[in-house]
Amino acid sequence: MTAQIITIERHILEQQRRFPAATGEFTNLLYDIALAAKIISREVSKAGLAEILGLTGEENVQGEQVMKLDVFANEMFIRMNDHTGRLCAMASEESADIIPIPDRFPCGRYALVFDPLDGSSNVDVNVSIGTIFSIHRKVSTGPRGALEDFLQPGYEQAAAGYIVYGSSTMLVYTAGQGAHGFTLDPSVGEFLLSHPNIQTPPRGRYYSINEGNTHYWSEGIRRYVDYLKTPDEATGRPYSGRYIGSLVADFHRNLLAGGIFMYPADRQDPNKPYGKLRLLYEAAPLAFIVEQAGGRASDGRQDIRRIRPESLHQRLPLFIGSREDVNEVEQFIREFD
Ligand code: AFP
Repeated sequence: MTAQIITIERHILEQQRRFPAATGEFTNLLYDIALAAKIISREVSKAGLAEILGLTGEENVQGEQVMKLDVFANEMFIRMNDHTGRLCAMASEESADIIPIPDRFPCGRYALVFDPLDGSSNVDVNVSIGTIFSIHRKVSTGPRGALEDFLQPGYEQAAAGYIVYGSSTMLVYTAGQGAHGFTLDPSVGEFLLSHPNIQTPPRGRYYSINEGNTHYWSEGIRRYVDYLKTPDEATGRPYSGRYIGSLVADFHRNLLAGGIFMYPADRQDPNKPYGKLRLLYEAAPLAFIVEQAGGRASDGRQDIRRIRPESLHQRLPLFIGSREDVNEVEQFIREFD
């Protein structure tokens, strides 16, 4: 009973104090995201009741329209952030173009990127899902935000984080001073610091990949996954396989327990020759977190955070997790692909 109880608000504020020039704008933006997360978490926890209270996307017993959870989460992020004067624009995985701040509201210094509910196909089967976010500084010179504010490489991110709606709801964020995890206490509605300064093991024991796609993998990936399954005491092989199919949950598990998540390029499918996951909404924010935790993220050839996006919804292969594991998969790709 001696551990300090630190709310996310206090933690963010204490981080802000290290920068005497900080205006508090950025701090407040993180508060807003934490509040949106609490509201989305509340709705996610009721998802199993949808059939009783009215199927999502249909009418409930009161004849009211019940919004689908991913639509709800998307709208919650927009409504929470469009009027605060902290943002110049937003970009959501759910929208084809950037979301401008309405003219009646002031324009701020930051650009917010989010994937409101990743893995949402898992909602119906009660499996963990997540939200991912990333914050950039406004770099465009016009009076409002522009595409340019979003097409910045990952190393320019001011902050990034995710929320995992699992057996409990957790928010993990970094503003470049370590990756910190908070667990939501639903009874008081507060995110409490539960995982300060997360460090991921340098080498993991787990690998996460959709093995149903084996047939489509390149030679390098096939050989690497085979290598992970081959017993070797020195490197702790064989690794155990864990794949949920919900990126935030798979990533979070490996971050804490050590391991590698992979979504390689799918060579056989002309619609996703560069992999399935998206640079801005998924790969870059998680890359910032994993690096702060001592891990790595790569597209198989270079660090994710060095890649300058060419478009909002650009997709790419992703290898992310424990440092030595990501180094190893890169070696296989270099040698065999
Ligand atoms: P959904 O949002 O359609 O469930 O997709 C989830 C996701 O983008 C990501 O969270 C998973 O890691 C990945 O797709 C799973 O993809 P596969 O089903 O192809 O393995």
